[in-house]
Amino acid sequence: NSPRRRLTRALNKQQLCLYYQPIIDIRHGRCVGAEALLRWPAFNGMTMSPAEFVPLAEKEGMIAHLTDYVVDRLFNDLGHYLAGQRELYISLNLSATDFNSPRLIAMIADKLVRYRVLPHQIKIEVTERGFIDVPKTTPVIQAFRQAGYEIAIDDFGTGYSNLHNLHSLNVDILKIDKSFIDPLATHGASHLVAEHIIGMAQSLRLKVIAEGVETLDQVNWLLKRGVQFCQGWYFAKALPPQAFIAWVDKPE
Ligand code: G
Ligand code: G
Ligand code: MN
Ligand code: NA
Repeated sequence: NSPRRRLTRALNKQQLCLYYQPIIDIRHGRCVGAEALLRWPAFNGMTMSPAEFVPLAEKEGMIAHLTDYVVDRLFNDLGHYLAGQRELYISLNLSATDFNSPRLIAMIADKLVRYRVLPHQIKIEVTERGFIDVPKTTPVIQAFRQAGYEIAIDDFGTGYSNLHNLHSLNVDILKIDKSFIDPLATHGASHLVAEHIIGMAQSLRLKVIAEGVETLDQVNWLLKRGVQFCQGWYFAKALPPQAFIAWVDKPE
């Protein structure tokens, strides 16, 4: 009963779920999309975090299987809803090995046709945690962009990437890691890193999403520096599909 076999069984029994965390346009005060986050409701009410089982899947060579599952699940959950909500997008987390082949691009394109969802309604997050093999990854990233899916660098500021990588990867969106958002609107110089990242993103003409936003003071700080998009518990936690739909559709 190894972890590998437990994960395989959970995938086959379709026990893993996706939760959706709203992404807000703070200038206009509306929800523009959501990040899909895997959840494994495991044993006795406990939920196993993807921070644990995604690395396991990576180590065991199961990422392709897991990612296919996520794409299937996303369209089962929200495909029809997205077809009626052209201004709403879903952002998917991919692992480094997902960028080794263009296979996924065709799989997503197939779903889009089947559900009448538009390419701009899908975005792809590449984590900066761990190493991005830029020469190997760039062609597939560009193929995703050609297909109309914008690319976001996730957890920006925590990994090994540098300005040169950011430029060569030619991405569309930069997600500022929560650790740089936490100290905002407090005293001291700890806001300087966030200020720097925002300035850099603006000069590269990237969209910016602040992650882990928990207070109104942070929202106001970000608004003042020209950041348009936020994600965090101040607005909403990640929600199961029906709760996410209800949250988006709720009257003001
Ligand atoms: O919010 P949460 O604790 O669920 O996220 C933990 C980590 O798991 C995040 O770094 C997130 O990017 C990653 N993650 C969540 N869902 C997926 C997924 O579907 N695929 C991959 N590869 N990583 C995911
Ligand atoms: O690596 P990635 O950035 O994809 O992971 C996002 C993680 O951050 C998820 O685990 C998600 O549940 C968590 N998260 C999202 N918003 C907040 C927040 O406002 N506060 C805290 N503490 N965690 C958050
Ligand atoms: Mn992410
Ligand atoms: Na993220």
